[in-house]
Amino acid sequence: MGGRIVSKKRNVDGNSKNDQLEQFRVDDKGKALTTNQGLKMSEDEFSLKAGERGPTLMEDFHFREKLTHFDHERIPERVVHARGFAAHGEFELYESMKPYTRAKFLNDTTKKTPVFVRFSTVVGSRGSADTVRDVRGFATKFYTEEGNYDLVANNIPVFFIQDGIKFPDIVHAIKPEPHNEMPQASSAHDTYWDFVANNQESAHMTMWLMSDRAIPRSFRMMEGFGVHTFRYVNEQGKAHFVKIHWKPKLGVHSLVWDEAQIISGKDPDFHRRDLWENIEKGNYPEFELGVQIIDESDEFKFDFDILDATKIWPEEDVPVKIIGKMTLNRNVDNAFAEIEQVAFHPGHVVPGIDFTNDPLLQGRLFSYTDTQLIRLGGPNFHEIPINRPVCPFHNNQREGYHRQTINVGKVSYHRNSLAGNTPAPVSESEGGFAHYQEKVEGRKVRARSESFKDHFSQATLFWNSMSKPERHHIIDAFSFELGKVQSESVKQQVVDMFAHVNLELARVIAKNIGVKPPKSGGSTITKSSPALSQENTKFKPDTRKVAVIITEGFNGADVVSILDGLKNSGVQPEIISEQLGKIRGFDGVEITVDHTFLTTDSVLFDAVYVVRGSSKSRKFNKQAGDFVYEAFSHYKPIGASHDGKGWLDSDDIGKSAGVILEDDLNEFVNKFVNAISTHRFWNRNVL
Ligand code: HDD
Repeated sequence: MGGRIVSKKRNVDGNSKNDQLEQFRVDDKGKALTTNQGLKMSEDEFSLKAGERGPTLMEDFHFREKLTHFDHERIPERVVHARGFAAHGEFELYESMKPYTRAKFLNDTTKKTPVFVRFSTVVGSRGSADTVRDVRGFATKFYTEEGNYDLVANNIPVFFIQDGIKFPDIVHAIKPEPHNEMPQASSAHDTYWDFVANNQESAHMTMWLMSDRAIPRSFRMMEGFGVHTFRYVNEQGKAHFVKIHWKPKLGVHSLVWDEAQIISGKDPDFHRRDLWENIEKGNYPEFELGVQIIDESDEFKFDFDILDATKIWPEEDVPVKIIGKMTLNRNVDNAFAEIEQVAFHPGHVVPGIDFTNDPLLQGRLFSYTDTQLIRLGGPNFHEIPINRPVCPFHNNQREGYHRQTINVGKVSYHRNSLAGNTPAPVSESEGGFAHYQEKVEGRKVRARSESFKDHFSQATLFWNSMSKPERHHIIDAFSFELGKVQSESVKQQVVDMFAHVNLELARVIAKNIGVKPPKSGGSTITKSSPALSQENTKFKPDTRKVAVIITEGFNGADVVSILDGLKNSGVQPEIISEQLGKIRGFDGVEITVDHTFLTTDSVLFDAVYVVRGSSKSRKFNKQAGDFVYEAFSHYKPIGASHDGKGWLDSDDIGKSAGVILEDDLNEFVNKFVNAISTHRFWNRNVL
């Protein structure tokens, strides 16, 4: 393979997946231009013509190859989760899970397992925006020594439906409406809400979708949930039910809806940029792996069916045991080759991990291979570099589109004598996968278990667990989405349905959207689960972005000391001024400007530090004032120097919670960093 080897950091480094990928990397820089057949070309800008002003000739093989390849560059986007971004990393185990599973990567605490993680939105097409209201996909491929294990998870722990056969229905309902292909990447339209009202199993998931979980601040600040109940099986063949969680070290944090919508225009790549930039800077995202474990004998001890994917196991009832950590530490080399071509499948398991009869999971086990066949163009997608396991693979599967392996020898069947009856299955003790021998019996029926029919209790549990601001956000989200629905009947049906979750919630929404307030409904569920509220997550200043608004003539010594103080606390300040280049303080200190008001926006930052300076420009003062007010109205921390206070005088901003004025320099950094760690100040007087 000619001309491979790119930047040093990507070379062979002992990470077995990275080492494997190295043989496929090609660096075209500094090389002669050739056709795909390796023929060097002397000209690449002019097609071959009959005369300088004449028609292009059929004979021009270079033109034909270049254009044909271009014409075929696109592959079908994923039918769901089309827009996504990914990174490489590694998983390390804190504690052996041997008592529960024989999976080797969960047994040996000395080994690191390479991983590739793709985050995504569900509904929007590949070119849609990152910060839409939607579920986020969180799919992890573990390249283990026993084969690839895929944990194809979401950032919401429950699902819209209970049976895989309804997946095309929910997806058709939530995707843009077919007659006019609107709206893009949004559930705020008639067909989604018509689906909800007429498929009430979606109540619990819809509560999550209307909550702040659906507008994450960053992929680095989301939980991941395997959703289904899986099985861990140990060496003795004993099984336990498990639910799997990813917990972000930075805590779970969100945007506010107005901000999310503006970001969709100002920077549609907001989440992928955040992931990319932080990995480039060495701020490696970390997620801890947690498991909830239920003994098989306890299967029926809950007031819900543990096979129902619309139910959580409240963490207060079944604690999450933290067993390891994943660190994402390397960006991709090529988005198409890696992110677009990666193929996940919940059925990619290793010995010690098995399925349950959750009918949603059973449906998924069919769908994922099927979709790769059309998306990646044939049955050999496992040979694409990003999809190859790092362990050897041997079987009698042959041929098909794009086959790359050259299987030698004449035997491709089992059983045989000509190749000593190999490749041969091996026993469980030699690492062979054997399905868990669950006893099943029953009649063939198209039916749903009675135990799956309570659709509202956990939706109420979720509502009960929310803080006051979180409840406000949920009410606003319902009112926004239903406010976009055209059908009065659908609006009324939805409000009547959510009266079974919480009567007050439904009444407020009814008022906001102009339909009849429901008279009956309500719930007897009083239980709450504090773990569900984002108010009980971790709050840290790490990697939060602060906009520093500043012009010529500032106090250089003070500003440098404050910026150093912020950086030492893990905060990332960026400088915004009238123009790019350098600006000078009155004491001669120079600072490089990162952005102007043209190239950035208030919504792209977590906090603002207003330094000001001596500029008298009305335009600058107006732009800076708007910038600060926007941050204020999105409840963000604001810090201000003596000069900067001028922008805070109006609207009593200066007296509000989370606005820190620079009285004492040392105190200021501490107080401002504390405010940044708080993230948002909900008790502000914002119109
Ligand atoms: Fe799915 C993609 C997660 C239910 C059928 N799904 C896909 C991806 C994620 C999930 C993260 C993107 C993978 C990537 O980045 O390439 N899906 C889930 C979760 C579910 C779920 C957590 C419920 C617990 N999915 C689900 C059902 C079906 C599918 C019930 C069908 C019966 N999902 C697909 C698919 C996709 C997919 C059509 C589209 C692209 C792909 O598989 O590779 O097969």
